[in-house]
Amino acid sequence: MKNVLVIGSTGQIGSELTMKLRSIYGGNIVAGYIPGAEPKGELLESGPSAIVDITNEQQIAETVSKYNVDTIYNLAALLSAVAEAKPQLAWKIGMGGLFNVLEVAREMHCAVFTPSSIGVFGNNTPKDKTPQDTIRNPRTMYGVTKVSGELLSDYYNIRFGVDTRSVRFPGLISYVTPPGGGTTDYAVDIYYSAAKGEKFVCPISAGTFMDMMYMPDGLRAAIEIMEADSTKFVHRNSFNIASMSFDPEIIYNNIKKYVPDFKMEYKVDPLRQAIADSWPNSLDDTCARQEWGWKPEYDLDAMTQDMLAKLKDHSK
Ligand code: AKB
Repeated sequence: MKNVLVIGSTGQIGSELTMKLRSIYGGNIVAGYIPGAEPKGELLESGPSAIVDITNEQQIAETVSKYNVDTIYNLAALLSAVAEAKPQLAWKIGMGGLFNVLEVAREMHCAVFTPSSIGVFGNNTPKDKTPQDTIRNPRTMYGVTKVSGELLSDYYNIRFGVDTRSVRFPGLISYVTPPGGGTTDYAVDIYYSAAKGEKFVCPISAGTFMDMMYMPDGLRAAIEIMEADSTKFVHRNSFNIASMSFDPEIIYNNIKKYVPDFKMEYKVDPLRQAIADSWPNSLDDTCARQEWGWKPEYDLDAMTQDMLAKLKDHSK
């Protein structure tokens, strides 16, 4: 039995991860949220919820104490493009928030999962099959907070013995809760346009490859790494994980197999394009496979079939 606090439970990852954790561990999974982003429906009804603003250390500590929490999933963050528009807020949430979580975890003996991202890499990083241990020199605030977060999480593990673990998520694709303000969002939006029979206007140019992952694989990664036997870890914060890499033409042509009339045109967003150009084309996830048995289940075609079927069901 685990008692888990999910901070950011109504966001893109949190809304699905909280439900999945409840289905595995039972009802002791607390959905942490901020006012204005309250849990609704099944997320509200299937377990406890609490206001937990990551910038408020006392609120985190009180919730951990009240529910006897042993594991914190720290999912509060601004995604890459929004973080460029609001760098001060991105730092406050990404780093100030992480510091609060780690301090509570140190004092109250919790394990902590904090997602990192392909955004930790920058223009000088090897682009193809980017290794686990390589140059991390992002020039975005999102990337800066993610690299600093990896370092701080490792510091808390080495210095204080806090059980911190993390994966570098690629762009996550899901039909449940839309992402907001990421660079990889186009690969979600394209399915919504296809399902609605609308033309898709793509903000990322043809030939721009990025790693992507279907949400069920992403959720499994977040749970499996926290379940893994840490005596086998050489790394902790954070592991490269991968399942597929494509550019807009490849995903468009894959969707066209199932939606033959689907149309796409390009209107490149310079901010998102610059961020995408600084990120790897594909990651090498050998260390995650070797150290805790990571293995993706979905490739592009399997994801496309499932996304289109689920979006069709949802529109009924
Ligand atoms: C983003 O695009 O900002 C995120 C990410 C890859 O971390 N989806």
